Amino acid sequence: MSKTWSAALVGAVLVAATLTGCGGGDGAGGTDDGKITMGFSQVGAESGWRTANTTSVRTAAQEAGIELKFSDAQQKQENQIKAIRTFVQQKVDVIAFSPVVESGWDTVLKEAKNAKIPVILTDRAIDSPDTSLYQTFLGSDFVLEGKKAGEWLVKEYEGKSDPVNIVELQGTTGSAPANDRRDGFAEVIKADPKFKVVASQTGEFTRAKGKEVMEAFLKAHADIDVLYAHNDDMGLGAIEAIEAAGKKPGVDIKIITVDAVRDGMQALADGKINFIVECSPLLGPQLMDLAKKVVAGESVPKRVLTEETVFTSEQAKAALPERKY
Ligand code: GZL
Repeated sequence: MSKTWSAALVGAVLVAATLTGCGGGDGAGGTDDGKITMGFSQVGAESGWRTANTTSVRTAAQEAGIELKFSDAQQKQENQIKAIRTFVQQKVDVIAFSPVVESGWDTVLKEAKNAKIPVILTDRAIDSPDTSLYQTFLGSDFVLEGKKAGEWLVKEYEGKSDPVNIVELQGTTGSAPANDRRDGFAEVIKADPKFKVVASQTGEFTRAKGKEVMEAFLKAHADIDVLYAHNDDMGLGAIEAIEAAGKKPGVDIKIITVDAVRDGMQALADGKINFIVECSPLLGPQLMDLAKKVVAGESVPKRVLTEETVFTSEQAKAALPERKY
């Protein structure tokens, strides 16, 4: 885009923003000192990842001088919808939220749009075809995370022909990470018929449910070779079930998880988990930068990806001392 054209465009966007009060409602942002006010609806406190994500958001808001109105939805969509409605009534400058599930957001996001309050999706995405309902989506590529998990498994069993029986602990039913991590993994392993997912069920991203479902898997299947858990917490719960059944996690049953939170990385270093795909919860600073730009009426990319990697046991041992979460 030429320099002249882009400057004109930015100018136009800024003017439009001022005229239409894109800073939410009367543009007062819910506080009279001109500070940006953000309404943030968090999924809940279901996992170590979520706790780290909440800490990142709260700390970054403080450091950015952004007034944060924080709501914990306890993993219930109706609570997030209520929180977003409250933020609209409070005339916040910007709304950010991590949608607990992909569907069912159009009505409430249209209310925010009509109130001229910009919305930022953080961590998880929605499946609405109307992308005008939000300014940007900041978060991981969950399909790629599932593919990375599958690629490690393919390499681990290269040259072997015996059947590989896999059980899968899925994340919250209907959530973007659960759907996409399932699809990315399935996409990679379908290339080799020796890989068979013999059971797949939600463990709701929690340790307790992960343990409970793994207990059921172990009762129903005597020959499980691999567990693919969509997050560390369910994997850690499953380890308890595997050990209680007299089997060695990481040896009798190989385990792949996603997140790379401290407890997961410790289990990886101890050889109880074999491979972890990182999903960074440290979205706070990027979120606050995006919020400032959006409230100022600046254009932002529709999609902002987070940087993340993968860890083997040796890499976990090296990374643990510096781990922030
Ligand atoms: C992923 C995030 C998921 C984590 C889980 O970005 O939405 O939710 O992988 C968390 O640990 O509960």
